[in-house]
Amino acid sequence: MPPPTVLVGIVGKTNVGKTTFFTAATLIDAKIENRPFVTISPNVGMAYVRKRCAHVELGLPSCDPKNSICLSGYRFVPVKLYDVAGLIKGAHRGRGLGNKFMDDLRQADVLLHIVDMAGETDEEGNPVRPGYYDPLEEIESIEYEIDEWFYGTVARDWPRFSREIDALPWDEVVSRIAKRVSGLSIRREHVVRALREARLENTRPSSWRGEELRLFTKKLRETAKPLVIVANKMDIPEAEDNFRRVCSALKDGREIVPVSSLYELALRRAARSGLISYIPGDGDFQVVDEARLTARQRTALERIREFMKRHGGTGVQEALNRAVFDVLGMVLVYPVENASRFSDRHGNVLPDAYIVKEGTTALELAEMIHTELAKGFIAAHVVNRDKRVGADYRVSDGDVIRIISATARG
Ligand SMILES: Nc1nc2c(ncn2[C@@H]2O[C@H](COP(=O)(O)OP(=O)(O)O)[C@@H](O)[C@H]2O)c(=O)[nH]1
Ligand SMILES: [Mg+2]
Repeated sequence: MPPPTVLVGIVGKTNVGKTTFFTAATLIDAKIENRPFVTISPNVGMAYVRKRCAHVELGLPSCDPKNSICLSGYRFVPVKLYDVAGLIKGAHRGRGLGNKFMDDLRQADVLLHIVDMAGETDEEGNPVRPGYYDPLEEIESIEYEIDEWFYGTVARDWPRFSREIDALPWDEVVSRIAKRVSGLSIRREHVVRALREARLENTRPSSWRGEELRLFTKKLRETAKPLVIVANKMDIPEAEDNFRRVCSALKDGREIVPVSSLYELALRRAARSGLISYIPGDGDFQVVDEARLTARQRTALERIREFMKRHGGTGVQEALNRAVFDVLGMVLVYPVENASRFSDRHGNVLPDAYIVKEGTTALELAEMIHTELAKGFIAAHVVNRDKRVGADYRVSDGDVIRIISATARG
């Protein structure tokens, strides 16, 4: 089975730009395998992470992507994006769309927390003048809601549960906790890490004090639902000061990306209507035909270009890339069947790019390509480095890999 699609959840208050971000990120003028893309439902769609395509690294003129897209030498690989219901204070107690929100959140691998960096929405999401509301408070309060919900779900009925597992061997304790939280897309490895970070390894769960249980669930949330802060509306002048202030207040290495979703949406729409050429994630764009622009469009595009010069782009692509590659620690690998042509059996060059966890082994990759391939696993050929490796080889980013198998088809 191919690797599961990464699920990215967009969270935040009302009116901060969640839907604008979602619409921009899912608007792409290309097709995968003849499927036009595609909003799965009003709030679920396909967005893409972007990396330099392996065909460029290999010095090939082009490639034939199947599960992804190649634009101007950049490979765009789909991830699922959720526009989660707006979150308000008290959501973890079921206020507003709280329950719907928490339900969407359950499935996500990583969260983009959209924050109105201009501070033009108050804590309930009502519009106010720019600079009025403190985005730092917004960051804290939304995280608090998510953490509280997590705590409420994980810690429910803890005294009884912990007594049940207390006498089991530690390994079994971990498994039972993992099983208990599996409905939140939390895996065993998350539990192991959270227990280590909370310094609760090899302790008896029923002896945990209240604050230890809280620390564990907090670490678990950070591990299983990590957040990237999207500092949105950076095109509004008031946002600059706020951004600097927030960055220096968040000294604990948290990911924060300056973004203008509004500008990204404008660029993607202009590209779709043929006014400009723009590759999502680029630091600039080209006007196709100056004569076709109205004066207003020209001014707007100039303003966008200024912004992109200052920030290196609009930030939308950067936020997605950071969430998937940096925060989740994923890499791109390209399985091939024919090593001399870098292709599948039909001659398609670099047809698939898989998003996999860094450290995935060659054998695990074989399983993702085809179970049969894994059964007869002999070795793997890292084609781009012309290296033969064994089953426990850990893939690294950009690997082009052929599995050599006794049960290889064809
Ligand atoms: N200036 C500016 N406005 C934005 C940006 N993103 C969203 N908006 C505006 O903020 C308002 C709320 O946006 P929306 O996407 O509906 O927010 P949601 O409620 O979080 O989904 C709309 O008027 C958007 O045009 C941005 O990056 N810059
Ligand atoms: Mg919305």
